[in-house]
Amino acid sequence: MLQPRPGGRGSDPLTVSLREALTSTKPAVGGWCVIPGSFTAEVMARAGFDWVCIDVQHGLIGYQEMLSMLQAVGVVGVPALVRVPWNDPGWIMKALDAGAAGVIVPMVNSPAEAVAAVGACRYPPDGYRSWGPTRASLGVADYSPALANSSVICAVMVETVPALERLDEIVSVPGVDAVFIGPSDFALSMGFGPRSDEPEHRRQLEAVPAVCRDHGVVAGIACGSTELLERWRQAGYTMLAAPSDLVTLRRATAEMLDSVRR
Ligand code: 3PY
Ligand code: MG
Repeated sequence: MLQPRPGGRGSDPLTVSLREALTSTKPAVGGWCVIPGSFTAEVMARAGFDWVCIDVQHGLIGYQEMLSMLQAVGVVGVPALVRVPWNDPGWIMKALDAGAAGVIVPMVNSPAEAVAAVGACRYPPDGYRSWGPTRASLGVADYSPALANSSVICAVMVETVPALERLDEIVSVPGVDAVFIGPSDFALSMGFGPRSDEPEHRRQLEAVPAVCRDHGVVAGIACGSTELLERWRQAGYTMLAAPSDLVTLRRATAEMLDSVRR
C-alpha cells in the first residue's frame, strides 16, 4: 500500500519527495517534458508542477539529455520521474542511478511484467536492482538500499486491453506504487484511433481509480488537454500529467498567431 514514507532525496532540504507529492490529499499535477534540453526542463519545473516527467520513450531525449534535465529539475527541487523507453531493467536502473525519483514503465501487460518492473527498481532482497547510485546518492548522507527501496516510485503503465483485464492482479503486485494510464495506446488496443473519445474507452478508464484505491495504489493518467485533465480528476485520478511542453508551446503559439493575424 502506498503510504507517505520518509525518503526522496533524503537530506536534500530543497526537494519534496515524490512519494509525498503523490500521496498528498490533493491531486498531483505533473509537467511532461518531450523537448530535449535542460533549460526547458528547468522552465517546466519552475512553473509550479507537483512533479515533472522526462519522457525518454516518446520524447526526443537520450541518456545525456535526460541526465542534464534531471539536474535542471533538481535545482528547482521538484521531484522528477523518467518515463523509460520500455520495460527494460537496464534503462530503469540507469534512470534511477542518474537520480530519477521514480520511473514510469510503458506497456506493462501482466502481473509478471509488473514484477519485473518493480524488481528493477528495488535493491535485494526486494528486487534485483544493481548497486551503483552514481548520482542518486549525491548529497544524501544516509543513502542506502533500504532508503532507496522505500522512496523510489514504480509506476507501471496500463495501456492495453489485456493489461486492463488484469488490472486487479497488476495492482496487487507488491511494490507497484502507481498505475499510469496511456489513453492513446489503450484506444489503439481497443481498435480505435489514438485520440478516440469513444464512450466505451471513457467508461473503462473511469473504472480504474476505484480499483487502484482499493489496493492503495495511485491512479495516474496522461491528459492531452486541460478539459481531459478535469475529466480524469473528477473520475478520481490523482496523478495527472498535464499536456506536454511541446503541446503547450504549439497551442500557445498557434493562438498567439491567430490573434495577431486576425
Ligand atoms: C498513451 O496515451 O499511450 C501514452 O503513453 C501517453 O503518454
Ligand atoms: Mg503509450
